[in-house]
Amino acid sequence: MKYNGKKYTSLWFENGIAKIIDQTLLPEEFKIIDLRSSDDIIDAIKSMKVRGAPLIGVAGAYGVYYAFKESGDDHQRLNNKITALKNARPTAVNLQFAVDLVYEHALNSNTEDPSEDALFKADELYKSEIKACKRIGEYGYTILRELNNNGSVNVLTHCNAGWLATVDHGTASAPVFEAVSRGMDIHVWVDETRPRNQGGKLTAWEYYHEKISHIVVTDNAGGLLMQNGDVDIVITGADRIALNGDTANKIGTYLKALAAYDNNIPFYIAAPISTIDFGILSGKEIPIEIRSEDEIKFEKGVPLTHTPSPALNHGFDITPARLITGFITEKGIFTAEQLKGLKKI
Ligand code: RUB
Repeated sequence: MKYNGKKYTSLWFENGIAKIIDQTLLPEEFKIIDLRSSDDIIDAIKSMKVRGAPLIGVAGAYGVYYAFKESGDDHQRLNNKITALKNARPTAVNLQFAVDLVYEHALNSNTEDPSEDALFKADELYKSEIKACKRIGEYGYTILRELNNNGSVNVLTHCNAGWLATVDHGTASAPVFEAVSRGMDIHVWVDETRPRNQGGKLTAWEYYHEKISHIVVTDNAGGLLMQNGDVDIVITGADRIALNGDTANKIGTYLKALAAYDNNIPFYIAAPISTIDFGILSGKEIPIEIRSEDEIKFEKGVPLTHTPSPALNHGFDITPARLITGFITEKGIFTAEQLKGLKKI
């Protein structure tokens, strides 16, 4: 997508180096940084310089390339690096999926330099995630088109599931970008998304630069907006989807789904198949990341709470499948019951 008229992806690999837009500096500063080792990748994922489920998967994939390069014939060293990459963040299954995919591909290759096979597979994943998000946009557009009774559609979204969170196009934002590019009148309510404000900072930044009509609202405003008839559809991304359709996404998503259910508003999850965890049956098995309490207490060192009081910072919550109207994927739109029939890629 575009920033100041120039096309970017949120991560790319150039001249042997992974490059990212540092998401901790946006929207104040647009800075591209180099990640030159598996440790750099792990640090960027942990500190959320790269974030969003599909993007941390692709970052992890390039981390496997570095891990092979750094380990030579030392298998123990390689194993330790692979484990550290997979554990950099616990909730989004895309990271484990991508690291395993690239690692197994490189291990099973019989070429002299497995790091080159890892790089090949990481590049392949990079391209396939872009294509998947484009398809999610096209499928999601058909839903928005159906809702388009009075000329415009009001979407509510939570967190950042735009092109910054993927490699390009986004997941929850892809249908919005697609519909607007086809001339539809779309307005988006952007949840601020405390404590790191990925909505207010990142989604708003993306929509501003793509000229999408949007308004940032507090995390608690969604229920009122829905009661007032100002929301036609809720679309969010996902960090992990269990086989029964229970879905982990940014903390606060569950409350939006409850409010949507109470107000008869369709609630969709947009995600690539790589976000489905085919190994777990329900949301009870999804690990929820607990992040530092300082993210709640401080913003750039400025206190936001009575700081001697403890804070508890759950990164994600689980929305039960019964509250989810459907899943917009690159393979089509599915109900929770249909997910079991899909195949792992
Ligand atoms: C990101 C987040 C996004 C999901 C889904 O959390 O919850 O909503 O990753 O979006 P964080 P997408 O900012 O903590 O990584 O599927 O586009 O990643």
